[in-house]
Amino acid sequence: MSEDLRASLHAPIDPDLTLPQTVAGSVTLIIPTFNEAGNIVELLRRLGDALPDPEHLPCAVLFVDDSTDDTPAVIEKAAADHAFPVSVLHREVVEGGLGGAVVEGVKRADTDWIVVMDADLQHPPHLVPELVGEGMRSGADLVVASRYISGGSRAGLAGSYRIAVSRGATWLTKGLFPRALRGISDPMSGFFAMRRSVVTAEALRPLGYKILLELAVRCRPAKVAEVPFVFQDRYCGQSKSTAREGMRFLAHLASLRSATPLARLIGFGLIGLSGFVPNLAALWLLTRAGMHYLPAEILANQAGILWNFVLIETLLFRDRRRHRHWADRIGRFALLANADLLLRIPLIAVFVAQLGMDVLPATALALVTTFVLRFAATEALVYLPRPSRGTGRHTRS
Ligand SMILES: Nc1nc2c(ncn2[C@@H]2O[C@H](COP(=O)(O)OP(=O)(O)O)[C@@H](O)[C@H]2O)c(=O)[nH]1
Ligand SMILES: [Mg+2]
Repeated sequence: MSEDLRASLHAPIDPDLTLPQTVAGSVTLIIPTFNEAGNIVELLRRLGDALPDPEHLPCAVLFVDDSTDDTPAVIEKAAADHAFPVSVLHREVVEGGLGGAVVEGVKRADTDWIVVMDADLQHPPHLVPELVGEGMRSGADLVVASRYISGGSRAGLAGSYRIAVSRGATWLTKGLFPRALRGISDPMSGFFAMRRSVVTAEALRPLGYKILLELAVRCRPAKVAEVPFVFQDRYCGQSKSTAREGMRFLAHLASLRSATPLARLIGFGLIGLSGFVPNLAALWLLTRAGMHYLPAEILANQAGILWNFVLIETLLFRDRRRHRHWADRIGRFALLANADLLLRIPLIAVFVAQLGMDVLPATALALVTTFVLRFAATEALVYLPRPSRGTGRHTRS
């Protein structure tokens, strides 16, 4: 690790940091930490036993720390006992949680390889040289430590609930990204080696949660290899995984998957379809309560609109919300969605009376037409950035 890099570790984080040149044949081990004081000494001891002679493979350890305990002080004290360089980047402003921490580490790595691993010894340190060695031998750009190939296991994943969540997340992710994740049996793994050269600046923003998934999807490494590993018990302390992080993961999956206009169109359609459920449920409730079906239709439509708005905001246009206030967005959204209702009825009449279509195909055609129009109008009128004053140029989100 260069002197410049060392100095930069204590400097404020520059969000537009340019990517460093890589140093051939060397490794930066990026270890995110959040209150892991009890694991540091043992982790560094085991790494010391595992890492090869620096002349063969120079390795440096970079902790990216968001702790509120004395983890950074413990790291600095323990660092002195080791032959390999150990640094800690403590973030005063925590952005993007675990994924954000890894991204900060990757931005600062100037070595040929990066290895990402957890601090709690669930990822066996002795595998670090094996991951990099496998990459060098096979020419792979990415080597994943996998629990799901022969020789690997999830022994340390506490409880059937955690195992089910992990398995479900793996299936969902593989199903959503079959091509990008070909050859990766364990996309949820937080333990992997990657050539620094395949990580593009674009791949590192916006910050992700499951960083391996993000890197695989955005960087599309040409060749991928896997090494089996047995997921160990946590050595000390408690897991920081929470249901909130699980929700963040789902939202992140959606934003990765909806990066193209076609994917957004499909997402928009699926959410629109799901809106029939609250719409019909509200219609049923209101008419049962004695309301005439016409005003009930209009009110029930608002329930569907609210449902669609919340899902579209959180899953589809999550990154594009800040151009307008939420009240402005929901107002425009509701206007378009209700306009859709007004447009659909005369459109059906035209299809039937002028073109001689039957009511059913006419209705289907009107639904598709207003759906496409509504998608285009929603994107243009609610979520497209406003032109910046004076220059007439658009600012990107
Ligand atoms: N820097 C940083 N590290 C984190 C954060 N959350 C978790 N970690 C670290 O990420 C690794 C994995 O977290 P862990 O709680 O063990 O997750 P689990 O293995 O899924 O239960 C550990 O080294 C944690 O200290 C965070 O918000 N910031
Ligand atoms: Mg863990």
